[in-house]
Amino acid sequence: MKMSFRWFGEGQDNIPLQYIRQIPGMYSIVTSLIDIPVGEVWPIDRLKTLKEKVNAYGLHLDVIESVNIHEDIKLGLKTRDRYIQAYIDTMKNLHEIGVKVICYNFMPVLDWVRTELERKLEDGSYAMAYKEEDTVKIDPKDLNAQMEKQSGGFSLPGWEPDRLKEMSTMIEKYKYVSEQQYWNNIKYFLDGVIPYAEKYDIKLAIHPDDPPWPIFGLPRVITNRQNIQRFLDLNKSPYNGLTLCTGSLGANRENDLPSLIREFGSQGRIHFAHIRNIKYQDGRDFHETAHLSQCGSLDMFEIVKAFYDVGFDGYVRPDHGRMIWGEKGRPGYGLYDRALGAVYIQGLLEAIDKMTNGR
Ligand code: CS2
Ligand code: MN
Repeated sequence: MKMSFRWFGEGQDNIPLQYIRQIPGMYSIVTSLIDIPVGEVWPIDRLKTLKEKVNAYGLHLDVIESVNIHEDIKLGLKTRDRYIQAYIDTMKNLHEIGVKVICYNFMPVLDWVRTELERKLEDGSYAMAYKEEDTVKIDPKDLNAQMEKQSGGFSLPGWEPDRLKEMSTMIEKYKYVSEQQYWNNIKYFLDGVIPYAEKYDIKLAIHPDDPPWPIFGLPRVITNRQNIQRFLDLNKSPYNGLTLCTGSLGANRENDLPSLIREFGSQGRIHFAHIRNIKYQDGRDFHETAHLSQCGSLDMFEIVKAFYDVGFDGYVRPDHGRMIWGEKGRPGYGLYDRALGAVYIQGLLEAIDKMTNGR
C-alpha cells in the first residue's frame, strides 16, 4: 500500500508540505485545484507548477481528490456532453503530470454531510458528528450556514461556495430524476470517460456516499454491497473502480467492511482506500474518532488485514482526524490526528506482514 495524505494546496491549506514529508512512510500527496469551478478544464501550467512543488518535498503527486462532477451530468441534462468533454480534457492534463488515480463522487448537490463539525469528545478533542434528527428537521440552506460558522473560515471540501450557490434550486431539480434515471446518468458518464481513463492510464475511483443513505430526499446510491456491484457492472473496465472509504460505508452498520474489501479488492476494483474510524451512537447517529480500533466501532485490524489479504497495492490515506493539541484547521483535516492515523495504519500493516510471513 502506498501511504498518502490529503493536502488542499498552496494558500488553501495551513499545513506545510514540509510537515507532511516528516510523517514516517509518506509517499504521495492527494490534492486538487480546489478553486477551479466545477466543469472547467484544469490548466496544464497550474498542474505542472503544483507537481514541481510537491516533488520538491520528496513526495509524489499520484492521486487527485476530487475532480468534481458537474450537476448537469448528474441530472442528465442535454448540456452534459460539454462537461464530460471538460472532464476528459482535465484527465488528459492530469495524465501529462503523471497522475494515477482520480477520486470523485456522484452525490447529488451535496458531498458528505455532518451536522456538527466540532463536537467536544470526553478527552477534550473535537470531532465531526452526525445526528439524523438534525438533517430531518433542518433546511439544507441552514445546515450550510451552520457548517460555515463552524468551519473556521475554510471552505469545506465538497461544500465549495460555487456548488452551494444554487442549492435549493438544485435540490428541486432532483425531484424529476428517478433513481433508475440517476443510475442511467452514472452509466452515461462512465461510458463517456472510461475509454479515456484507459487511454491515459488513470484509474477512476468513486467515493461512497457519506453517510450512505438518502438525505433531503436526494438519491444516494453508492451505499452498500449490492449497489456497489451494480455500479461496477455499469462499466466493467478495471479503470472503473472504487475509493473504499471505511468511515463512509461503515456508518451503515449492515456494511461488513472486511467482507466488502475482500469482495471488491479481489475483483481488482479498489484503487484507493480511505481509512478512518467512527463511533456508533443511537440509531443512525455517529461521531468520528481517532483511527484506533479501541476508539471507535470499527475493527481496524480486520479492515487492514482484508486489504492485505487481497494484495491491495494501491493508495491509502488516513481520512478525517480529530482536532487535538489545540490545532486549528480544516474540519477533519488537521495534521496531528491524521499523522497518528497514518502511522497506526502502517503499524498494523507491518505486524500483519511479519506475522503472515512468519518473521
Ligand atoms: C471526502 C470527500 O472529506 C471528505 O469526506 O471524503 O470530500 C471526498 O473528497 C469526496 O466525496 C470525493 O469526491
Ligand atoms: Mn472518505
